[in-house]
Amino acid sequence: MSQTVDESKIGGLGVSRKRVEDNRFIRGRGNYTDDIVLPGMLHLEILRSPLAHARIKSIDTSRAWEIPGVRLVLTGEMAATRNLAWMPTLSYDTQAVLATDKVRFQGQEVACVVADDPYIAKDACEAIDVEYEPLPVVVNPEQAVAEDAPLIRDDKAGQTDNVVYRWEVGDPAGTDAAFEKADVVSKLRLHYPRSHPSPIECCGSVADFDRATNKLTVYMTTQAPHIIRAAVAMVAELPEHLIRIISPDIGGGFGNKVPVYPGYVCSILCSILLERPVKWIEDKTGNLISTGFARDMYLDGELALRADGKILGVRMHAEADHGAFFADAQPSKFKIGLLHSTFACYDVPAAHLTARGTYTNKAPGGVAYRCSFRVTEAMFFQERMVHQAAKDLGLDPAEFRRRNFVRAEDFPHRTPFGFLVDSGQPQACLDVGLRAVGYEDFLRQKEEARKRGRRLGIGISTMTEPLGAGNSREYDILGIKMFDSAELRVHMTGKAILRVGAKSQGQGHETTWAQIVSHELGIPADDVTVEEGDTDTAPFGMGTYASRSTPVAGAAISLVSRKIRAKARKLAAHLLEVSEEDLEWELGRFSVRGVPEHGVTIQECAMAAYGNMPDGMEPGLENHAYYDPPNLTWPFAVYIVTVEVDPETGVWDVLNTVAVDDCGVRINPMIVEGQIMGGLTEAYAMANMQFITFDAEGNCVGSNYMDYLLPTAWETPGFELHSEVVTPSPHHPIGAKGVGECAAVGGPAAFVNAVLDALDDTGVRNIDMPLLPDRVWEALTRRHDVSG
Ligand code: PCD
Repeated sequence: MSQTVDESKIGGLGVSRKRVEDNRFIRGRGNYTDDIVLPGMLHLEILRSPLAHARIKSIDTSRAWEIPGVRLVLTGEMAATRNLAWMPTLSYDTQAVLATDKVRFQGQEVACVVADDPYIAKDACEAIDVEYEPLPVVVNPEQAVAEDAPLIRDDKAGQTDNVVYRWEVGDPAGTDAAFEKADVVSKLRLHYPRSHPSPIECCGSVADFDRATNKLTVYMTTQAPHIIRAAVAMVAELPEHLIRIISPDIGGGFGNKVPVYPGYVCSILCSILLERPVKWIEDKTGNLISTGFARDMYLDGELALRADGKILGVRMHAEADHGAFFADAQPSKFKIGLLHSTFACYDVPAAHLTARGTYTNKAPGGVAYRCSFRVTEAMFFQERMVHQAAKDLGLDPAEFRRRNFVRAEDFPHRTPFGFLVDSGQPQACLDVGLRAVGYEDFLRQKEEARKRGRRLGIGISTMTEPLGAGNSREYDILGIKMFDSAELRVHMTGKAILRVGAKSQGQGHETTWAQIVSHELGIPADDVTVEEGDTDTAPFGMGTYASRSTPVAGAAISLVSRKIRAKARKLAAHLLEVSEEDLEWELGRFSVRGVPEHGVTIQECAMAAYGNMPDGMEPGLENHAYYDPPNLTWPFAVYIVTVEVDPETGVWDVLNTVAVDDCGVRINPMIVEGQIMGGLTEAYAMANMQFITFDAEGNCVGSNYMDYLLPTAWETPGFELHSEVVTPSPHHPIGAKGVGECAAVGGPAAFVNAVLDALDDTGVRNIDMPLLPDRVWEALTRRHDVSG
């Protein structure tokens, strides 16, 4: 007679438990940074530069000071007296907090005003008179490296050009040899345009410095509160134990809320100067023109191919436009992030990547928008190349992939760039996808339709992505190793509180983390409170981005639960008067081996930890775990899209989208599906409509929602999701892999490949995203590539 707890009834692993955080979100009871109201709180607004590149001749703040209700007008010069006119970035660069010498992009922070309310502060900003002397403007890497290019970062000693870095990885000689043996070389030049993560909630902070206790508390929209605490301690030279960073609810992060922004620093400095709480809430245009942009990369690629379809080698060069400051987060060893994770699911014998980053007069770029450090660019490049290579060889793109995939039995697989891919079943996933979309049938329809002047197309994208940085040998940000943590306290009555170093921005951690505890201990998920985002209470963690929370923090939750179980076992042995070795664990309960009815529940053990522990045992049932993963996790995904292109207008409609995601064990299948649908929606938006760019003067075109389009339910196509293939991560304690980013990473190439497939008799090899109707129409009627 077993009394095992039924995991599916207590909200354990694999249960589509309803999101507990939604109770407050859908009732309007969320607690976002702008909801924080403190006694005596003042409001901060930022004056931004209208010009992209100009010397500041003078700043006159006298008119602003005269406005009633203004408490402080802060310029870069004043911040400099506190050594805070500049701050370090997460990539070993510096960034202006408030400009002193020059402005280097449109929208850059020039001054700020603190006033009794935000409207007074905004009016006062307009009363600041700045005299600018315009300078020549650089808006792309080509201009940045031109002979006569103006030097953007003349503030940096030793910087004589606009190059941020040069970087390379792989085997140049082996790659050259592979190209010599090639029957066919397939080339493509692509631009992955700038895009903006554009979370619904903009950035903001409420800084509260208390002179009496010397304590600084900052409520803010950060995805990585502990990193901010360390940064504030170092930059503002404040004692770390007297700094408390609290990330309350966050209305979407998507990578936008990883960097440290000048607004945060200004609110902190102003609160210290005024000894009053100071709130800064960014407006939408401020968010769209000044905070971390993503992508903006030019990619030149070549594949060396054998006539039978085997890939022999890959060569690629990337030009990355970083804007005026190299301010996004990168693991410090990898200058262009994990761009070299490309071609990890294919058996490619030789590869070589060169990269150059440049400064331009644009807002800082390169942030990881739903992307583990440039893997989005890597997978887009890979899947566009693979599609085109198949076409160049006259092979079916699905068949071409089959011939080059790493076989399931050959994992772990070492890529030519040095990654070790832990596991995967590429072909099995592709087979599911092809069956679901009715591949052969669609190819016939496409041919039939073509005869009648209709243009159908099908695009495949298959990829594996490294998720869960890091392991501490290889991954650090600013020297801080990329591990994560969890702390679990089981109370006397068997209820528990779990605190984690990650920080949800909408992903549903409060729901899923409790499920891991449930799975490990048999405590119902509803009995576990999950708390994140307060550095005074949560254990140190690197934060939530790069889909690292499940791979790293999730593993820490498993491990801390197992530590608790180990102590509970000692308590059970004491209660049952047997030795530990004589106990068997079934979910939620220890019993005596061979006498299953003689047992104690985890809740009874918890009670004993406070009321009936054996002699000499430390009371209580709590512990923590720091987890340093041995490797990244490698989910595999297949996205297949079918489209119809209208040859008269260039408008294309999605007919069908099939997604097959193998992210290992799913903690909460419903949440995973939500993540995939969200990612596909963003992928569709990037491929179809999103356009934010800069004119020759460096004006940001598209800095509002009239121009930069967010897809709504109306224009977003439906998605068919598949979860048949499950390859548990061999090194993760519960076999889970990250998934949050996959669809946004792999999706765009599927849409673009589909549209190009519909044009595959025209000789057109590439149209750069977004595939706006005019671009598609131009490619179709003029029969040439269209670059963006
Ligand atoms: N999961 C499960 N299972 C598995 C996996 C996973 O269940 N296998 C779930 C979890 O738990 C969670 C989610 O799902 O809840 C996710 O997860 P992951 O993958 O781990 O991730 P995370 O870390 O948590 O997160 C992050 C991501 C990112 S990165 C991004 S962008 C985005 C995504 O996430 N964001 C966001 N998603 C999202 N959602 C929302 N709602 N919101 C947001 O904001 Mo970056 O790097 O930052 O760029």
